[in-house]
Amino acid sequence: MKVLVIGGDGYCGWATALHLANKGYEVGVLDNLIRRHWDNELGVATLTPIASIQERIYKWKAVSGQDIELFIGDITNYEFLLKAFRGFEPNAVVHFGEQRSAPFSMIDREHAVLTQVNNVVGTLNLLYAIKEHNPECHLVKLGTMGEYGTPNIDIEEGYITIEHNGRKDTLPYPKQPGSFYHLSKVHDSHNIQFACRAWGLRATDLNQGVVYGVLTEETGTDELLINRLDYDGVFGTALNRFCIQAAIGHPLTVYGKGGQTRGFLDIRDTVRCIELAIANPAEAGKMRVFNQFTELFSIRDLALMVQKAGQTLGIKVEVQNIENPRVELEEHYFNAKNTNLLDLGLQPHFLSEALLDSLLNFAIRYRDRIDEKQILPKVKWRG
Ligand code: NAD
Ligand code: USQ
Repeated sequence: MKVLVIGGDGYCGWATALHLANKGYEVGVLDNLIRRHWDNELGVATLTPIASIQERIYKWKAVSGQDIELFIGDITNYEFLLKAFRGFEPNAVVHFGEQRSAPFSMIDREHAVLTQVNNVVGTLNLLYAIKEHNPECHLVKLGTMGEYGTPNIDIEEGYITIEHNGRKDTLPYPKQPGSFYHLSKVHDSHNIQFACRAWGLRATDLNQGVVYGVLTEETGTDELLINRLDYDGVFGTALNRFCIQAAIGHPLTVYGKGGQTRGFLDIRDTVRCIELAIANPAEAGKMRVFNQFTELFSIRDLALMVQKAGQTLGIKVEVQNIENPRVELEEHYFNAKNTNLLDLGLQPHFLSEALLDSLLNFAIRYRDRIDEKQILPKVKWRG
């Protein structure tokens, strides 16, 4: 079975491409390398020294004997996308290829427009490419838990059954995203759902929580296969950032009160969730939705866990509540379902001291590469 991994040079995409290859899938990687360019523009860099995509693929072949086909180009360019589709003939497409940072999308008008055009047009092109080329192809699309926002009721997996004035229906769950980036995912979900209804396509929308960790079975086999690990105020995400901050004695940056609660998962579960989604395709005409996270944590609790893990390694870690640059609730109800992937057989790697130790040690190994100036958040939601 052939799987095209769009965004296969990124954090989740690279780990997934290798995992699928290791599981016997024939893998193609498509990426326009724009993320490396955005890092350069912002003057930020991954903690880890990542090799070029060509070197990575070459090394994987040396380690595993497997070929990964590479397509360098932009999915907002329809001609390029169709050519890649015709060249590779995928049975499933995993779509990670978007601008994924909320702060990046809130820098200014230009970055908001760039984010939404890149994400919405890219996904729309992909829907057309699937329809034109092979309507049987299963689209596995990365969405986000942030599509739902933080409602004061339980969060279902994509749809909610509502009774209203004596009538009943199952409808898309209400969305209240918290940035122009998160909004782009809502727009994508609507477009995908419509394409499934109108053209009979099959799609899985994976509303993923915040991913943490860096090593997977495959990316850990050689230094040239190492994955990216972002820690800066734009692309770095909560737990990864905290471990890297701890490694250089920087106070952990809890925004506001820290009662913000989110879904989290280990990158080793990200790759497994994608594998499960591909192995169990969605029905034709349906956009099914899985909430892809394994545990819920408040930001405050995560910071305290990193502080404790630091203590056992002999590192003194300070937790600091800094002014929240975002507009979001800092104390709220949050209870989301996540049973669909568990029902398909996901066996989660829950957050453990061992993982925090290994992430902290990993950060310590590369701490000379950390630019302290990039840690504090500079982008403010209110401008
Ligand atoms: P990333 O920035 O590391 O990787 C994204 C990749 O997509 C990059 O290599 C980039 O060059 C490529 N790309 C972007 N636009 C493209 C285009 N128009 N054409 C071709 N390639 C393009 O991001 P990531 O952390 O790996 O996230 C991957 C996906 O998972 C995103 O859709 C993101 O929204 C989603 N997600 C990520 C997280 C997380 O914590 N990292 C959590 C939930 C959901
Ligand atoms: N936060 C802090 N301190 C930090 C960084 C973040 O308190 O140093 C807080 C934020 O204010 C927010 C929460 O932690 O309340 C999560 O922020 P984040 O930067 O870790 O994650 P987010 O901006 O939501 O985006 C990330 C990925 C995105 C993905 C999303 C999943 O970048 O691609 O869609 O996680 S979710 O959060 O479930 O929507």
